[in-house]
Order: sequence, then C-alpha cells, then structure tokens
Amino acid sequence: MNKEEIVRILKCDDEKEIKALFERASGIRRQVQGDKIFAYGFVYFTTYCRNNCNFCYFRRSNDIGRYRKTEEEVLALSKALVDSGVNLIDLTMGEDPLYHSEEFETVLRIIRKLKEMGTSVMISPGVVPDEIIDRFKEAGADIFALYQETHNRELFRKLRKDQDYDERMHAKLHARDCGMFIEEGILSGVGETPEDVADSLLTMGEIGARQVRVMSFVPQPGSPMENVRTPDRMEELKIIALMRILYPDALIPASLDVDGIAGLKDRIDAGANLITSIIPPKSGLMGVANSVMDVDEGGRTVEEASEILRSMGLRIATDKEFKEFL
Ligand code: SAM
Ligand code: MD0
Ligand code: SF4
Repeated sequence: MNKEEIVRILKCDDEKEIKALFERASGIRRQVQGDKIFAYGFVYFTTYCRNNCNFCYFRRSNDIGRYRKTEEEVLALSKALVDSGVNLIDLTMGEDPLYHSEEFETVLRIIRKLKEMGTSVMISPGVVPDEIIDRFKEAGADIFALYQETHNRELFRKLRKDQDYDERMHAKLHARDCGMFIEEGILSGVGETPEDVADSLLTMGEIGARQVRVMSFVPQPGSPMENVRTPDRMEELKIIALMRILYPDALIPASLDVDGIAGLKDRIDAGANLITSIIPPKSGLMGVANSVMDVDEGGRTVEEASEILRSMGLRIATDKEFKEFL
C-alpha cells in the first residue's frame, strides 16, 4: 500500500468498504497467529515527570497527586500480573527527575529481577542517553517503547513542548541498533491530517518497529488540551487495520487505556493482536490516557479480557507461544 491508498482509506466513509477493511485485517491476524492474543501488564511505577507534554495528565505543570513505587512494590505487582497470565511487563515511567538526573540503577535491577522471574520486559523510560539504553539491553529488556506521537515535526513541537524530535527518534533507533525490539506509536485526534498519518504508518516500517500503536487522544483535566474533543474512534480503528495490513507480523496493541475493557472487542476486530494496559486492581497504579478507568473495578484484568476473547473464539497466548512469536 502506498501513501495515496492509505490516505484514500483514511478518508473513506463507505460502510461496506470499512467493514471489508476490518475483515481483511483481522483475517491476516488469524492467519498469522490463529486464536492467540497476547497480553501485557502495565506497571506505571513513577508518575513524576520533568516534561510538559500538552496532551498528558502527568505533565510537570499539572498539579496532581503523584506516586513513585519502591523496587519491592514494583516486583510484587509485576509478579501478581505474571501469575495472572500476562506475557510481558511494561515498565513505564514519567521522565522522573529522581532517575533521569541521577541514575537508573534501581530500574536496571528491576529489569534483571523480572527477567530472572522468566517474564518478558518492555521498558518505556522516555528519552534517555545511549549508555543507559545499552544497559537496558544488557539487563535483558526485550522491547524499548518510545512514541513519536506524530512524524510531522511542526505538530510534534506543539505536542511535545520543548522536546527535540531528533533526540527522541535517535534514542529509539539506538535501542533498535543495540538489539532491542522497538515500539513506535502515534496519537489520533491531535490535529494530524490523513497525510500525516500515512507518513507515520510508512515511517514505522522504515525504522523497523516490531510493535506499532495508535491511541485516541483523551482530554486531561488541567492540561492545555483539556478542551480538545476526543476523536471519533473510527480513525484509531482504521489505523489499526492499516498497520495490520502493512505489517502482518507486527505486535499491535488494543490498549485498555483509551476506552477501558469496553473498547477491547472493536480493536481486536480491527486487527490488533495484543492487549495492553492490564493493571492490578487496588494496586495504586494508574493508566496514562485514562488514568483510573476500570482499574479498581477489576476491569483491566486478564480474567475480564479472557472472557471477552472467549466470546470471540480467541484466547490469551501462553508465555511459550509469546516467546516463539517474538
Ligand atoms: N514518559 C514516557 C514517554 O512519554 O515516553 C513514557 C510514558 S509514554 C508510554 C505515555 C504515552 O501515552 C505517550 O507517549 C502517549 O502516546 C500516550 N498518552 C499520553 N497522554 C495521552 C492522552 N491524553 N491521550 C492518549 N494517549 C496519551
Ligand atoms: C498502554 N497505558 O499500553 C499504556 C501505555 C506505555 N508503554 C504504554 C500508553 O496503553
Ligand atoms: Fe511526561 Fe511522558 Fe506525560 Fe510527556 S507523555 S508529560 S514525557 S509522562
């Protein structure tokens, strides 16, 4: 698919054609991995951040309650997630000054201990120096996540205020070059054009991303974009389908962070092969886009997700199956 064709599909509102698009995408997923769907536990272990992204609840200037989990807490929560059946732990952090201007020893130790536990690990640290990225790899991290949000530099400047586009891209490429899988991601509903989306989708392939994501923007109280409306979900779903068609083997999340557990089925039907943002109830952990939705209610669990998958003739993959897929 070239840029023109991608743009045409993004602009298309013919119901029959869109239905066929989703069927084609989910058909490819079934061909590649049958009835298996992967599941990632989400451990947002520090919500302190030095940055001021305009879309984010956790931006520095937002006056909110924050937390920083201890090493023991992170390990205990991760263990509970692994025991519940997730295939990977996504260790995510704000650009917490405690780590970012000091050192990452605690984070490195956590990665090593999680690997000793036998689980796969993804690290979402924000922008970090090359030497630290090398050490994440040495410690055993499997996937390095860093989302550009858009590949339109002008739009990037508006979203990721005072951050450098090239620096962010460099960190991602360095992680790839030192042997980790990388995840690239974009936001839907932040002022992007269909042409921007097409550029992003093609860039994801050019940089060799193993995992690719899109999330619909969710407005955050207290942030500069709090009055920007959340977009119709059709754009996100079409982008998921396009990613699947362009990259049949890619890991493509259906994030519970956007619409909670209620949003799972549509995303899987659009071609996603992976459930992210599974969070233990009453753990004090938060999501990012929807920081609390469905968390304490126990909606974001393997159990709940499995029930929905079952009704679709699908199931959560075993660890062995996930490792073979990687
Ligand atoms: N602080 C690190 C960083 O920014 O790279 C790690 C956290 S990162 C995984 C958080 C991601 O959540 C952002 O890159 C963005 O794609 C997504 N996100 C943040 N706020 C959002 C919002 N209001 N709506 C939708 N997605 C959002
Ligand atoms: C998710 N809330 O998977 C998480 C987050 C960070 N690597 C991912 C945005 O939806
Ligand atoms: Fe900080 Fe990440 Fe939120 Fe930006 S997206 S404000 S870097 S936590």
